[in-house]
Amino acid sequence: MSGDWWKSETAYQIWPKSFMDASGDGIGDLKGITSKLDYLHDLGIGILWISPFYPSPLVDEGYDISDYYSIDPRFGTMADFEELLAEASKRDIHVITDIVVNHCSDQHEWFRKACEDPDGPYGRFFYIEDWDGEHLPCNLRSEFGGPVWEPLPGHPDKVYLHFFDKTQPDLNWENPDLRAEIYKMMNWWLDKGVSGFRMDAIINIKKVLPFHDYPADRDDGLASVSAMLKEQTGIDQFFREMKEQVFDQHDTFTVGEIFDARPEELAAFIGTDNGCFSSMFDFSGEVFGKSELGWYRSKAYLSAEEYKSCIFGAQRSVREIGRLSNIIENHDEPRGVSRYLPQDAWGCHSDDAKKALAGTYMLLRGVPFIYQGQELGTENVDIPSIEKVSDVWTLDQYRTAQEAGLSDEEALAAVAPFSRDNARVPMRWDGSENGGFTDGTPWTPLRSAPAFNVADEEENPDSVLNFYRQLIRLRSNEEYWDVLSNGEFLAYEENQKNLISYFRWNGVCTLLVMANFQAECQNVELPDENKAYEIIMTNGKPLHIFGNTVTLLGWQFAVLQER
Ligand code: TEU
Repeated sequence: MSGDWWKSETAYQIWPKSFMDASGDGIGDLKGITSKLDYLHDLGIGILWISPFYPSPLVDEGYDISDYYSIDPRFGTMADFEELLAEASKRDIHVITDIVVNHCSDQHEWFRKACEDPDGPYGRFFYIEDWDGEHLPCNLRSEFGGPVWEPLPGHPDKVYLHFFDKTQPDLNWENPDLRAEIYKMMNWWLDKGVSGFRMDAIINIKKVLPFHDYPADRDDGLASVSAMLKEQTGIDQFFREMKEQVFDQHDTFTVGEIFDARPEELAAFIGTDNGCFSSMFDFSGEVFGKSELGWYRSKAYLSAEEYKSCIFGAQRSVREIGRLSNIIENHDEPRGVSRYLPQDAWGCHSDDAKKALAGTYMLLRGVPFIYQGQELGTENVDIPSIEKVSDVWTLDQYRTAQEAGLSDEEALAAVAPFSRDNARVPMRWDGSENGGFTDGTPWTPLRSAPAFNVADEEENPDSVLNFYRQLIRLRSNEEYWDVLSNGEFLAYEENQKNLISYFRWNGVCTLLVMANFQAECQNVELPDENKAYEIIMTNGKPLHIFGNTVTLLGWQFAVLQER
């Protein structure tokens, strides 16, 4: 059972620690989110994804869950969450929560019991292997550095598996008892009134067994988890079961955090008829230019041509199959305007350029997600020293860069464009020192430029924020919602440099989207000289059309309707 309600919605991601603090303790909370639902409603948001707020030691900022059924006191109470759900529902906002079930926290009672009795029922909830003190069961590298194996507390002759931090033991999905527990928990949240889930690291739940070594990809003798994922088969069986046990019982919207998917797997993942999830994120831009050696050898930003090849390729890869959730940033990624606008181009930080990027990705086929602060045009922050960084991933990548011979300064400069801190600083609601985020002392300095704040941008009709509002209104406009949510995607003039242009078409309406990803003007020939092209929207300046030629000004964005 999965209705169509979500197809024309725009989603918004909240990373609760930094969104809005109602209690005054400097940490964002659920009441803070509730207080901003009118803002989200005015923006036009229909789906709200809230990153984890469950009890957690916060080693990985909540993606290390110690109890799947409650709320971390730092974020509030279950009553606060129920109020949030009720208030969101009054505003037609569907709340989806983050399901983190590749692993839990080492503070979860399942893991504690597993440590007490590795051969007992909870031992079988994890991957626990015998260890001779020398040879690990395989040479995979955890995402946050070092081997994926760690000695089991209290059992020097055993190790347990963790794909992420060592405080995040992986759950053993081969065990039907574990799977039943997870489905029970997911159904519990759906019964409470959430409308679906964002499925964290879900591609990782299937391991290739028995564990074995892979060719090392760095001097540490270890191999990326991706090496295992390339060999992985059989995850579709878990997904089918999850669909039957959970999603078929409710009308949900779900989005998978899925990297490394193979084309032949897409139908099982997001197929319109029988796929497990409603959609999965398009990470093509996120992974582009990433080096196995680490962030220090990866591309910090994309050229317009590279960005175009990513999003067009992704659109085509799911064309006959299903839908993507389109993003330019999230809580793990740098700010989209700092990654997908060619940073060596003049004017790449202008509002025009930011709006061109927004329009380009928001009108693709699929469900657009906006990450908190993105709608203000917020850029990456300045990271003055590594001491100011708390993110486990950034710290590991910094060490990796140093080990490769970079000086401290070079290592910091190399990891800063990728650091998760860029997106995790508190939201600016106004121009005051603490941005209206808290009455207390913010848990981390705001660091983003004060100019990107809600109050000022609400006042300014030409702000990036108001342009996002226009885009969302266009997506829900009576005349265009069908073509924009269900219509085909077709690339236009794909080989024209620094032009990103495409059709959306549903047999009744044809829209032509075009964006000039450079500071200089460029001409674009319209597709059919016998047709009239009506300008539906631009990112500000009037559009010049002479005969069959459109002259796009630098960073100009436009949507035309073929008549
Ligand atoms: O991220 C998962 C993640 O980072 C991996 O999927 C990785 O990028 C991929 O395997 C590359 O091949 C999620 C959360 O978004 C993140 O915040 C958490 O730290 C992580 O899971 C662990 O829960």
